[in-house]
Amino acid sequence: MNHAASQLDPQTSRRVGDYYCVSAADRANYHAQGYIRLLNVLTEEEVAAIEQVYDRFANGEIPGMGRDLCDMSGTYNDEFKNFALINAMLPRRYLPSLQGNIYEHLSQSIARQLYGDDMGYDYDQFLSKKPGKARAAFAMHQDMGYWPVSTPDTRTATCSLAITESVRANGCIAFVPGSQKAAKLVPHRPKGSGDRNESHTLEIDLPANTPVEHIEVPRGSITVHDEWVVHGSGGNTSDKWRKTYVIAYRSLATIKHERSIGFTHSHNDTVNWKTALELYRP
Ligand SMILES: O=C(O)CCC(=O)C(=O)O
Repeated sequence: MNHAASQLDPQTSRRVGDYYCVSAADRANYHAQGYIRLLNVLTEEEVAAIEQVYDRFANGEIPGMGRDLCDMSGTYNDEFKNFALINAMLPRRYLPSLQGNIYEHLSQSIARQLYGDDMGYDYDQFLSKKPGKARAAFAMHQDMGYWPVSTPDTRTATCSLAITESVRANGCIAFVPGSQKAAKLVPHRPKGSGDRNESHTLEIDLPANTPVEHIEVPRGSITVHDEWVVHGSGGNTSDKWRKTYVIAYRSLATIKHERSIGFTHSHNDTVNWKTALELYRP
């Protein structure tokens, strides 16, 4: 940690070099709501440089990804040209030159201020919604619904960098504020046929009248959310892409445990651990 920067404790969140100081108010908001929005974290030049690499994944140019390149709104059988919500899992594994980029530094500093210095990189992900694809929605879920339930320390800060602006029309992220407070899984089920070999996507039933906040951000801004907050995103009815770069941080002990049971967040992993689905299977 940049010691000088950590002493600043700003009134307003702001960037100092490759460190992003999260204000006390934003930290309190994060823990109250389960998410926060941090504006203009990366410069236009920094985002443009990342986008050049990002687009190689969004264009399907990176070979050998197997199920780590899939459509989160479709099935594993879909052809790449028909994808609506292109999900590239673990891009820094497939293109190591991504490692150490400015977003990795800034997002790690944010995660550590929210949860402590034992937070480390767990996984990354590129999510791209094609223009004019109403079906490019990410079904409502809790992230814990996707992960092994045998991790005693679940602390997670998932940072999402807006590579394009993210607004309602292109399917920005949406949260149920405060839904993380119970720290409890709600029932999840596989989307579609119910066979997770066909689709990785899970969904939940959201009771009618549940308050949902759509979080719009300009390019270069970040949202951060925790592992229990209920969230998802709508389809893209605009004429522009929505591109998002996700990096999630968990405690080093939790990451070690995940890896020891063979869980790497790759869709190519053989799933042999207990998940939310087993908890709720009749
Ligand atoms: O940004 C989105 O569309 C949803 C992403 C999401 O659910 C996540 O990163 O956990």
